[in-house]
Amino acid sequence: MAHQWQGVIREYIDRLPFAESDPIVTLGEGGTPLVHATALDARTGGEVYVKVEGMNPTGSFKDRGMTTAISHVLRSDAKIVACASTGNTSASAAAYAVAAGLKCAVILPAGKIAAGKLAQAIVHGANLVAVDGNFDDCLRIVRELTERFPVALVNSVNPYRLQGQKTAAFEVVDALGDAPDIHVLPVGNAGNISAYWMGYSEYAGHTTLASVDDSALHIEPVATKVPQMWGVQAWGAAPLVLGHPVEKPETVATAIRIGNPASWKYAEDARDQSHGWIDRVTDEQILEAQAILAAEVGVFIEPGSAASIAGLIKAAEEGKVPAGAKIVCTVTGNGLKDTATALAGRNLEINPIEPTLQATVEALAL
Ligand code: AN7
Repeated sequence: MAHQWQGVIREYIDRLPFAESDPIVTLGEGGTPLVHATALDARTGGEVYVKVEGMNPTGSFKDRGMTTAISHVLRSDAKIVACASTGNTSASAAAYAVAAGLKCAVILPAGKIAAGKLAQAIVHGANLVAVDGNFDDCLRIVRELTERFPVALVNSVNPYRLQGQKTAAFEVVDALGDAPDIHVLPVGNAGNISAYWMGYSEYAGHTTLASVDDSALHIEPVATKVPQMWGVQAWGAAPLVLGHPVEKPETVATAIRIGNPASWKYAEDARDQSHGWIDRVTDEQILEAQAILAAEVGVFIEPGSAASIAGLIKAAEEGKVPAGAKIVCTVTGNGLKDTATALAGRNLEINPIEPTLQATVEALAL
């Protein structure tokens, strides 16, 4: 019988701070496709794979960290979870809170959440608060809130989030047989790049700054090496590139519209320890990369995710991609979450025709 994927905690329980007897809240996250993007081979000279995280239950990589964070909350007395979000964390927290029987409060920057993500938080019954400010303001508020009230914080400053998210690196190694040469990621709050670096490092037999303990190392290493970590930020929201927080972050990629990332130190460590880099790309490059992945590979991703593809293409143009290098790009969220941005500037005037074959053939210019 075909293996039924058990969700990331059960699949990787020997490398996570969970025991078999612990309560586990899962929606079947993880086990996402690693797609060989031959069109990107041609464009970059590498061997390029995309890790399609939009295939997770709520359509983004956040579910990997939410299964661990929410399962951990069930070991405490908290009945309410809370998060700040640019959209995907709130969608995921809202869904996993439902699965766990918990209440969920989400603090969002007003007017800056893609419609699909907002719909998710609403249909899953989260208590929404819109703040006249940006994500960084929301995170500050939710940190203060969870310090003073019996509410569990499920942003990635909760170490259980990164524990779950590191499983994506395990899956990449399991699929390829070893670590790739280079791993490219979009960077917003900088949790995911820190989590991947932890995952790759632990699979190769060592811990990182973000590791909670060395329990994952009591097992034989699976990988013989670790990749270079390449991080990509949006031009107007690139604190890690500039080396200082950005007061008013701005980008079409609202998912990564973040000026003061919480995992700043972990991300710098991932960059430096792996001999990688963090660069930035313009909104135009992001939207072009989104269109390329949709039209040439067949994967529809959201703008925030396209930053990784844009960064890879930019690096190739600058001659930074070694010929034949094995490269994995994480594409973090599903394109269906934000169709308005994907369709902006496209011709949507499709005039109805007579309901006949002949009219159809003419319209198709066959
Ligand atoms: C699609 O949902 O921060 O660098 O509040 O939704 O780990 O923050 C989302 C971030 C990349 C950046 N791609 O990851 C939130 C939030 C997508 C995202 C990122 C996000 P991190």
